[in-house]
Amino acid sequence: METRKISPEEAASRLLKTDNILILTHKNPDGDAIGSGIAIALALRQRGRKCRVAWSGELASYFSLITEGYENDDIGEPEFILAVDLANPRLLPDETACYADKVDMVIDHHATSVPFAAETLLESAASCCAEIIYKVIFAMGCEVTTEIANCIYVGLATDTGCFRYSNTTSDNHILAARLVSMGVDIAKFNEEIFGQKSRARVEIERRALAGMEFTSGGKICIITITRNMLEETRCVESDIEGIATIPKAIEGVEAGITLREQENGNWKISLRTATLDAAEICAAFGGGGHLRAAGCECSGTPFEIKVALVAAINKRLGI
Ligand SMILES: [Mn+2]
Repeated sequence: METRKISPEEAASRLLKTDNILILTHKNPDGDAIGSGIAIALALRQRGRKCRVAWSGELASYFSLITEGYENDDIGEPEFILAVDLANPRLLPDETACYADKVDMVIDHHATSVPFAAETLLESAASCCAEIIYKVIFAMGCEVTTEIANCIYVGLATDTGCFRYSNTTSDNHILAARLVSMGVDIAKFNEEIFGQKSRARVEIERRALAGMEFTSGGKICIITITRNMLEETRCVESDIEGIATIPKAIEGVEAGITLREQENGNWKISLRTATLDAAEICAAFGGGGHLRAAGCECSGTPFEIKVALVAAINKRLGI
């Protein structure tokens, strides 16, 4: 579809011409999605606009850092629909999927973004949507309160893995410094976001580690998560976020594989690599992704799937 590319300044003046704004995020929303949504809502509210941020599903407990005390306005029928951190309308949760073809503006940072809104503010060099939202809030002339700074920080810190991922820029550190001066308690935020795990998470990790397998002289490490394990530990989606990083974090491991049993009996595969092209390996199994982090979905027994994946990886490792 045709979309008009806009700048943060154009987004700001457009947003200020609207009211009763519905703000959409992707399903299983992460810190960047919720942080971006609430930040822009709080800023628009300073200008007397009514906003509702729509999200669904159970959020990890650290989200209370920004959701506590936040209440949506009663906007009735939305007059304007803004999507944040949303690369594709197919990623909307069921509750808001009906708005997929009615989005007026999208603000996003995914390189894989498809055009679906009337206007698009896309900065694919940005490590998080929240840093683009910060520019829009600045352009709207709003005061960046501690509450807004907290939301921006959650987006920035989660999408950069607490400033550890390769997408982290010097601009990110400069923005973080500004946010600290605006009152963000980074020690508290970092501890709650990155230093704490839910009990359910620890229980699923205990089981996953107990079943951990190594092959290819320790270069491949595999963990398996069954439906049964999820039920036993009462894990919700947010409890298993990032679990695929565990096998790859072990010294000497070139490829970390995580198998997750799906409701339909298939297995979702997450591959993390040190030097190999993960996207290319997963593409051979009908999936795809990034250079060092990719995925695919396979049918068959876990044994058959592991044999096929290990053979494909061994070939590329020259084993
Ligand atoms: Mn994001």
